[in-house]
Amino acid sequence: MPPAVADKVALAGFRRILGDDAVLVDRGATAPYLVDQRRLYEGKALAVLRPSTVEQVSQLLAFCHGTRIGVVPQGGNTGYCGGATPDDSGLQVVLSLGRMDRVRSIDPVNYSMVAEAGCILANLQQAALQVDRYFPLSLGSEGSCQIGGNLSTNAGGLNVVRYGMARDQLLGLEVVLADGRVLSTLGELRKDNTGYDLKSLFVGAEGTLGVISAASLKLAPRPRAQATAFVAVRNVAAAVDLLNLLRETSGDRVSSFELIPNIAIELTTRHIAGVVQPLAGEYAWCVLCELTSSRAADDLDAMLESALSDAMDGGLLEDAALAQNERQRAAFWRLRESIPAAQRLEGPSLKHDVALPIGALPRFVAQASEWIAAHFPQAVLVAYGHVGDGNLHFNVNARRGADPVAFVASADALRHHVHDLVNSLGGSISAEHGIGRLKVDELERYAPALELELMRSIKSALDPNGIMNPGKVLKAI
Ligand code: FAD
Ligand code: 2HG
Ligand code: ZN
Repeated sequence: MPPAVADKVALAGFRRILGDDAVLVDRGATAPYLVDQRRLYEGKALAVLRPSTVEQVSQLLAFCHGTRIGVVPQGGNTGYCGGATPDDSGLQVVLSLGRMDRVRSIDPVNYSMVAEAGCILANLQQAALQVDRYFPLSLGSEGSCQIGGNLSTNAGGLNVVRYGMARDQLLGLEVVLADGRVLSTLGELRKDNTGYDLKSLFVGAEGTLGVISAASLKLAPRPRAQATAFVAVRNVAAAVDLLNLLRETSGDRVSSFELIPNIAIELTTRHIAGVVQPLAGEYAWCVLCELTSSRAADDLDAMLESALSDAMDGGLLEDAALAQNERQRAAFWRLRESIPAAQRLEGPSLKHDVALPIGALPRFVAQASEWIAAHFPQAVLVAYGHVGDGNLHFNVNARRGADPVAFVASADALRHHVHDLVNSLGGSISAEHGIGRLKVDELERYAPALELELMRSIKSALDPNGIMNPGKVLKAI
């Protein structure tokens, strides 16, 4: 069939399954789905498909499997690696899950809920609070990212030190396979060892193995006491020592522990309205830490104050501010969560989402910073992140006045050096943002050959026609 006729046949097939309104083809309507939030990639698509039931997803995938049309699943489109953007062939379809946004059930006794893939993360947090429970996954993008996207990227965020990543919140999954069959492991059991753990394969698969249509998720007791502090630490090693001290002395109540450099305070206070300097002085490194407990009577302020006073006596800290009320706590968090936006407003940046064993962080930061200062004078290091779980966003911005083209041209050399060092220290080149399109070559460079071989075997077993998010994570087959 000539391409134009094939396109017409495909569109007629999609309209038969979804009705006209849920098949977007107009440029104006499709545009937001065709570019990633960092604007690294812009693609084209045959159509943007907006199903509202699992049966529709199943029929769409069966159709695409038969016609070999590439399918790019898309949630909130907040991903960092271009995983939800189609290529520029115009032959792929974007499958947007946003209309599948029902909480199917919620069970406070079993501490669980079943939610469709298109549920916005913040709405799930609210749904849990309404039955006096807590859904702990929390990211700066929680107002627009979706649980299907969170599971498909195995998102991390601000509470991992206590509650783990998206994978750790999962009890079961409903997945539409590439050929349209529906695999349902939507049980709500904590214990189930009946053969291979199939659901795990789809977590972090970035839409390359199937479409997540619903998930059954764990809930936790609702935090009823909390204490939050913004502290200046002597250096990165002191931050790691403080983390250990807090974990030990608080009965493991640390829920967030974020490293924030002075440059991030400078950028957020300059670019983002309402962000204020939390401490009187300027310090190279700060930490935002939070303790939480489900026991309202726990005096966490006293616990945190006493630990910080010990840390001060031990020479780990230079200054500290304990949030006195919810307004101050929100101000500390506003600063932290504004760092990505402030970085963007400052100009071009290169991002390295790396994880290391926590004890190796001081060495990594020292060696990588020294190398960047010596070899990339046009770069300003903006390294921050979830040190409580070993994940650093080791980002660099172009220095003001630097030639942006030359800066971006240095990306490969810089990235390879940073990733080589991470690799040599037993770390990961993709901690929480995934591989997407951005890091396909990096995965090939660092993953052991046997791991790549097994990944390719799994891909071809589950998606023999190679229609699921082609060219993401692994090179297209
Ligand atoms: P999308 O961007 O739409 O898609 C991401 C990938 O998942 C794509 O490969 C897509 O094809 C696939 N996908 C989406 N839905 C499905 C589905 N239902 N089935 C199969 N595949 C699917 N990430 C963190 O981990 N931690 C953070 O702290 C964090 N903070 C952020 C802060 C900001 C301001 C922003 C903009 C982003 C942040 N992110 C963070 C990145 C991003 O929000 C996460 O990766 C998030 O999990 C992506 O969800 P999404 O619904 O937007 O997915
Ligand atoms: C965060 O922790 C996000 O704020 C974004 O993961 C990190 O922009 C980044 O590099
Ligand atoms: Zn992060």
